[in-house]
Parts: sequence; C-alpha cells; structure tokens
Amino acid sequence: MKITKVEAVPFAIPFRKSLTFASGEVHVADHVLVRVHTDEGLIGTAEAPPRPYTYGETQESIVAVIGKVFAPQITGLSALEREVIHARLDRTVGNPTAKAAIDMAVWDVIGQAAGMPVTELLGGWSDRMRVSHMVGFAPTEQMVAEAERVRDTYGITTFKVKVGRRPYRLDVEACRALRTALGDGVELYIDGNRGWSASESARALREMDDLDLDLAEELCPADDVLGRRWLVSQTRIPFVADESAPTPADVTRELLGGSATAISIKTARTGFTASTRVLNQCEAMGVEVVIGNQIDGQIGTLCAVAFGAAHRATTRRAGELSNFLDMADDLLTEPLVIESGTLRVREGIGLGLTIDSDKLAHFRLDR
Ligand code: MUC
Ligand code: MG
Repeated sequence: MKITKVEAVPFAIPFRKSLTFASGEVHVADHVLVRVHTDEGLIGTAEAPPRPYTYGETQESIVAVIGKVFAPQITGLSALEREVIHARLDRTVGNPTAKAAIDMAVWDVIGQAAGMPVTELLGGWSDRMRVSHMVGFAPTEQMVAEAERVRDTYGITTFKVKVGRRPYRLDVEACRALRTALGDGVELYIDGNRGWSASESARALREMDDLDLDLAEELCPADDVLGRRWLVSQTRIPFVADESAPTPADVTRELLGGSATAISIKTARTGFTASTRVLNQCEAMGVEVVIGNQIDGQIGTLCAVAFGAAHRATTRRAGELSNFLDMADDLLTEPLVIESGTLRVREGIGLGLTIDSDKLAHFRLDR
C-alpha cells in the first residue's frame, strides 16, 4: 500500500454569509483538497483550510509545502507507516493544516484498505454529535436573528458567540440580547480570538456573570503570559485554549502554565493522529475538551465529526460543526445534513466521502 502521489488542489467556494471575528474574516473558502494516492488504486481525501491570520498558512503556501516538501518526503512509504510519515512531516515546524490534511487522507486510505469506517477505527463511541453554531460579529439584532434562524431551522441549541470587539460592552450587550432572546434552554459560550486585553476580559466576564456562559475561549493573547494567567486564575468557567495550543506540546505548555483550563481540538490542524494525542493528554490530566471548527467546509466537517463522535470525552459538549452551512456550495456528492441539532457520522468505509467531479472542476483554481 505504497503512497504514489500526494495531490494538493486549490479551490475556492464563496460564503453566502461571511464570518467576522476579532482576528479576521472569511468570505471565501479558499481551501486545498488533499488526495493521497496508493499503488493499489486507493485514494484518501481531506481538506486543508488556510487561516493566514491565525497560523500564517495561505492557500498558496499549503499547495507549495505539500508539493515541494511533504509529498516528496512521504511518497514511497506505506500508508500504514504512520509514525514514519509523521516523523518526516514533523521535521518541518508549523504548517498545521497541510500536515493535518495529509494525516486524515492517510487514515482514509487505511480505513478503505481495512474495509472499515475511520470513525470506528478511531474509537466508535457514537454515530453522531450535537452541533454548536458560531455567531460572528454583526449588529446585535442580526446576531440574535441568526441564532434564532439556526435554532428554528436546524434545531441547534448551543451557540459560540464571537467577542473581542472594542469597546467590550458591544459584546456584553450582544451576549445579553442572545440570552434574553434564546432563553435559559440554550448553551452559550464566547470566543475572543485574542481581541481583548486581560483586564478588558476580566471586566467583560464580570459583567456577564449572570448570563450562565459555559466556556470562555482565547479572550486575550496567551503571549501576554502573566496577564492571561491572572485572568484564567479568576475565571469561574473553563477557559479554552484554541489558537494558543495548536500542537500537543503547546497544550502541555498552556495547561501547565495556567493559561488555559480546557482545550479546543480541531482536526483541521491536528488531523486524527495528533488530535488523538491531544485528547489523550487532556483525558489523562482531567481537562475538558471541545471539538472546534477552523471554518471548515463539508469535507473538514465530516472529518471533525468522524473524530468527535468516536470518543466519549469529545461528545460531552456540542461540536462546532456548522460553519459549512454558510457556504454557497461544496464538493461532496452527498451533502452533510444537520437535523434536530445533530450531525451524524458518514457511513461507509474510510471517511465515506465522494467528491463531485463536476463541482471540483468548477471550483478548482488550477485548471
Ligand atoms: C475559532 O474558534 O476561533 C476563527 C479563527 C480561527 O482560527 O478559527 C476560527 C474559529
Ligand atoms: Mg477559537
């Protein structure tokens, strides 16, 4: 089962509704489709979503690093030599979504070769996850209207509210309006994408103390080391590290340093292999996790639910699995469906995904 080729195909699909947050905004899914081919004719598939404002990767850099660095390093290896594949990829620092997509595509090959669903190979805990929806920056009434629409249309009752604007009271007002409109039955949590200082975060959290927030994520930069520790030490809800903990080593540093008390696991940046390491670390240390979203398309979301549903700890909270709903189209032949607030894993061997060749021909940028 030798790897014969690793393809990196750039494509662009517009968002019907863009997502704006403290560190950036997304109007187009300018992602990279990654396909790992083997000598037995199996093809594993995954997608890499560049987030330049977070990790510095761009669509062009992902295509280049896969084509020039990673593909030559792993071509000729067996897809079963995952440790060797990772040792080669990990010689290069950074490039998380390029590495993660290769990892997940390799798992897809292994699942297909074994004739088994990847989600069952990973853990097989459940066949579904509850879904959490991200509400981006907008005037308060629009944020409320969006959450109500998503609740009424998809049955979603967990919302992550993007915060980190200045003055911070804009976000306090939006969160209060969401709680009032949606009632006590929904779960609300916040993600600042490092937009506030530690002291702004502390004030905002104090003013929202009565809103029954579940989690607070990346409210201020982890690089404000003492400020962040000071904030986390006084926060009464789990404080989630997302972009400050993109690798297992970062997870250790943030948790042991007191800069976070929970971890966002994103298959888009740690694939299945390193996500398993992060999850094992967190379970061993008694730290809560949440399945995050890197503003993935349907391929990435299918991967996230395959991993999230596979494990007990990742199913405790709703997973962030709905960003694809705002995209104008996608590449799967059979679209993902969110019903009654849940997303089911895809049945079938491997990752169970099939790419619509007409759509790929239409959206790919390298034709
Ligand atoms: C999130 O949870 O922060 C926005 C930027 C990014 O890196 O991921 C998304 C969502
Ligand atoms: Mg986040």
